[in-house]
This record gives sequence, C-alpha cells and structure tokens, in this order.
Amino acid sequence: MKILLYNPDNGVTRNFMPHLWMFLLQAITPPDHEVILIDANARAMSDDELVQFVRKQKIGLVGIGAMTRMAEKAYRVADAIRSAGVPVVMGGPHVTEVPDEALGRDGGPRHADAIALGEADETWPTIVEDAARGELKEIYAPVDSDGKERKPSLQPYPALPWETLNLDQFDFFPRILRPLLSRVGQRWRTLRLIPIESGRGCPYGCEFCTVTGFFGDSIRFRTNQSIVEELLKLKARAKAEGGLIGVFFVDDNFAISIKRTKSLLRDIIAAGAQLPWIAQISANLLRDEELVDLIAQSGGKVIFIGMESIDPVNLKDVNKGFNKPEEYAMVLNRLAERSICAITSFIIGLDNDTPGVAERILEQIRSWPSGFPVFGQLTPFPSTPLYKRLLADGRLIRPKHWLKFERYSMAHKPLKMTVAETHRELHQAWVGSYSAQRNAEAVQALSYGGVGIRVFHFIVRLAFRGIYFPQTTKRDWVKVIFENRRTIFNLAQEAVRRTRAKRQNLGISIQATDQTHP
Ligand code: B12
Ligand code: SF4
Repeated sequence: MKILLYNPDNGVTRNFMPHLWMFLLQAITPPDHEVILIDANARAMSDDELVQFVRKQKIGLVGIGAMTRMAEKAYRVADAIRSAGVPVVMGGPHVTEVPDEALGRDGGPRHADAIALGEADETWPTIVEDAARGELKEIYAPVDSDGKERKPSLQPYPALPWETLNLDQFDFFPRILRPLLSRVGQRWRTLRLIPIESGRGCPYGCEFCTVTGFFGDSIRFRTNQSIVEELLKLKARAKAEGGLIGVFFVDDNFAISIKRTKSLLRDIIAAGAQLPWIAQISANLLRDEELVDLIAQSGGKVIFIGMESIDPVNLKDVNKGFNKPEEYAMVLNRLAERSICAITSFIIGLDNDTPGVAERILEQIRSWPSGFPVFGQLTPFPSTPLYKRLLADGRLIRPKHWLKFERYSMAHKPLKMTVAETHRELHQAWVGSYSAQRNAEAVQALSYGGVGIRVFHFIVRLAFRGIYFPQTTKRDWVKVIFENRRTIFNLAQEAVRRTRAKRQNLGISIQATDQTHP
C-alpha cells in the first residue's frame, strides 16, 4: 500500500522546518508499504492538486497531523481526500485534545475515518496493517493490555535515515536571499535545520500549555548514544555536501533534567559530534552556569526561552511562577557572553496585562543583548487548564476558535484590557521589535563581533519578522529589503572593506613568504 503523510500549513505563514512526526512514522512503517511525505510548509499545494496527487499515485491511506492552529485546514484537506474515496487517519495534538470533532461525534461533520490518540509510535504499525486489510478501526489509543494509557519508551528509538533523505525542504534561508548568501561564501549557501528529539514530557504544567497533558509528566529520554549517532551522520553529511546543517532539539524543555542534559552534552563533545543547535529551555534551568558552558561547547547557538511575561503576578496566574523576571537579564547576558542568542517568547493578554504592556516589555528587551523576541496572544488551547478556566468563567468569545482560524486574534475576553487593546499591544510589540530602526540598533549592538555574525543575525531577524508580518511573496521581500536598505548597505560596505583588508594582508604575507623563501 502507498501511504501519504501530510502536514498542513496554517495558510498564512510557513514553518522553517518540516515536522518530525512524519519522518518518525515513516521510519516505523512496516516494510512492504511505501510512504510519501508532504509538508505544506515546504511544498504548497491546493486541495485539488493534493487530491489529484493522491489519485495519480494510487495512495491507499492518508495520514494527517495537525496542531490546533492548522485544524481548519487539516479538516478541509481531509474532507477533500475522503470524498475521493481514500481513507484518512488523523493524529497529533489537536485530535487528541478534541477527538470527537474529527470523528463527527460532537454534532459536526465527520472528517476522519480513524484517529490516533496521543503518541503513535506503538499504534502506527497496527493502523497501517488494519488499513491495508480494509479494517480500520475508529480510534487507536496507546494503552496496555489492561486498557491503561501507555507512554512509549524512547529506548530504543528508530534510526532516521538523515544521511540519505532529501534535505532541500529544510533550508532555513529564504529562497530570495540564497543567491546573495552564496556570494558571501559557499558555506552559507544553505542552512538546513533538522528536527531531533532527545526526550519527551514536561512536568511543569503551565496553565496554557498542552505538553504536560499530551506527553504526560513522566519524562522519557532517548539514549545519549542514539542522539550522538544521529548528530554524527548529519555532521558527515554537512562535510560531504557543504553548506550548513543545524539541529533543532524539539524537546519542550531540553534541560528538564539538568543532570541528563549535561551528560548528553558531554557525550556530544567527547564524540566530536557538535553541530550548531537550537533548543527550548526554561529560564530557571539556565541559572546553572556549568550547563550554559556545556551548551556553548557542544554547539548550542540559539536558546528559545518562554519568558511569557515580565510581571510576576501574570506568571503566578498561569502557574509559571518558577520564571523570575528579575533573573532574565542575568540569564541572557550569560548566554551572550558565550555567543549564544536567545529567542525570547512573550504572551500578551494575560490577566494582569494593561494597556502599555508592549512598551514595558520592549523597554526591558532594549536593555538586553540582541536577540529575537516573539509574541503571541494568550490562546486557550482545548483541554488545557486555561481553556477550562475561561470556559467556566464565561470568558470564551470564540470557544471553537480553531474552526475559523484567525491569526493573532483573541478567543477570549482579557481581564484588564479590551480585545482591541490587546491586539494593538501585540502589534506594537512586533513593530517595536522588528522595525527597520530596531533591526539596525540590534545589528549595531553586535559590532564587537565579526561582520558574518551581524549578517547572520540580520537575516534571522528578517525571518522572525515574517512570523507576524507574512513574507511569502517576492513583493513582501522586496518591501522588507527596501525598508532595511540602510542596514544592508552598511553591512555590505563593511564586508567589502574587510575582504579588501584581508586580501591586502594576504598580499603582504605572501610577499614576506616570497622573501624568506627565494
Ligand atoms: C518544533 C515545534 C514547533 C516548530 C514547528 C514545527 C516543526 N517543524 O517541527 C515551530 C517552532 C515553528 C512551532 C511553532 C508553533 N507551535 Co509548536 N511545537 C513544536 C514542538 C516543540 C515539537 C514538535 C515535535 O516535533 N514533537 C515531537 C513529535 C514526535 O511529537 P508530535 O509532533 O506530537 O507527534 C507524535 C504524535 O502527536 C503523533 N502524531 C502527530 N501527527 C500525527 C499524524 C498521524 C496521521 C498520526 C497517526 C500520528 C501523529 O505521532 C507522533 C509520534 O508519537 C511541540 C511540542 C512537542 N514537544 O511536541 C510544539 C507544539 C506542537 N507547538 C505548539 C504551538 C502552540 C505552536 C505555535 C502556535 C506557537 C505560537 N504561539 O506561535 C506555533 C505555530 C506555528 C505555525 N506555523 O502556525 C503547541 C501545539 C498545541 C496545539 N494543541 O496545537 C505544542 C504542542 C507546544 C505547546 N506548548 O503546547 N512549533
Ligand atoms: S515549561 Fe514549557 S513545556 Fe513545560 S509546561 Fe511550561 S510551557 Fe509547557
């Protein structure tokens, strides 16, 4: 049987990296079945094109995975494929949180023939065999023989064939900038970001987060050895093919067990398996200076930190009181001292937020080392404690917000601001972080480093800007390049000056060598 695994995009912006679940399920599909992967973030297709593709390829089963944000599109695509007579199985966080919806058991239309609840590492092979026999069941849940929920162990972990997979769709650099970047140096022509998980689960239980509910509070890890092997394969490939390969450790809290993270990082260093990497780590865990040293030595370049708020009352409200705003600057400086950048993530619209919150956050950000701030509005994801609280308090204005996806639009009434004010604050936070002037300041603040670092920081800034201000067409890019022309000109001028100086120095040293070796 031919199987298509499909991951929808959100219809507006694109992720910079295909989703790991597809590669994982492909690796554990029983032999005798062929698996084709399409991530709409990397390969955009209309519903019609997709249905044509499914027909032409004679696909026998389509698996669709979706976050809540992509649910509307996922259902639409599923409907189109099912009307072509091909069965659809859906999985991932959203269907796990609201299983009745996909199966049409909540009074709405049915979108899937079957759903896979929770982690599908152990149920997927059964789903495939059942589908091949034409005996798909409606619900597949990871349970043991007593019917109790079972979280798969990550030991052993399937070997993902990164050494042979086509990695073109993992290129982080926007297409339009690639020719320019190749001129900076052949090494810079691509930056392929590969998702790797080292463990699952986070026990912290922040009120808005789905992770503790989905993966459970029992943390599970892969062996250090299997991760190091994966890194070594990727490193060998980067060496053989040129270009840059980086890794995104997709664990929700990569240092949730500091002892284990340190041991993994030490093993990476000992094996010489360092590649540039990104991971998400909560600020409280970065108090450990030895951990930060190991992060730097093992190739860590960017850390995503869920700061959420600079207001301790807000943090306590969402059960994230372990974040201490007074420590943020210390943590960020400590990272910057080791040339590690931070993606600082904030939530706007928390219960204690009032008008002016964006400016208050921006003021703090301007006092920190240059990084990449991101902002979202407080979003009640189904089945989170936050959703239940807002529902009970009658504050949900769009209780099924995912069925009509609206980017950056509130689904509930904030407490101390209106919805319109919250939207304005969110907009202000993005403008204040990624205006041409702010980009210039952030790049200028890095002038102690080489021009390469600044060019890279600037390009990443432009990409991050695109999370809020969609940049999917050539026109969008031309506009953003025009707005930032002064920074681009200054960086280009400096690059030329440095290259000339380097050439001259080289000339002098060649002459000197000639003189000593006549
Ligand atoms: C990496 C990541 C991203 C990446 C992009 C995704 C990528 N390319 O990998 C980035 C950083 C861009 C991102 C962005 C966002 N993310 Co995100 N992200 C993650 C993260 C950390 C890891 C995903 C992952 O690979 N996990 C490991 C794999 C193996 O797990 P999995 O995907 O769940 O797959 C398993 C099962 O779900 C199941 N499964 C999944 N799909 C399917 C399909 C079928 C057919 C079957 C059978 C089974 C199945 O099988 C897999 C193996 O067991 C998760 C949290 C987490 N730990 O999962 C959050 C998470 C998915 N993100 C989340 C959110 C909210 C977002 C944002 C909306 C954040 C924001 N405010 O902007 C954005 C939206 C992006 C967009 N384009 O619109 C939420 C989603 C909650 C929800 N209910 O939707 C999560 C769960 C985190 C959280 N704190 O709650 N994200
Ligand atoms: S620390 Fe991060 S992953 Fe863990 S519960 Fe909180 S938000 Fe979710």
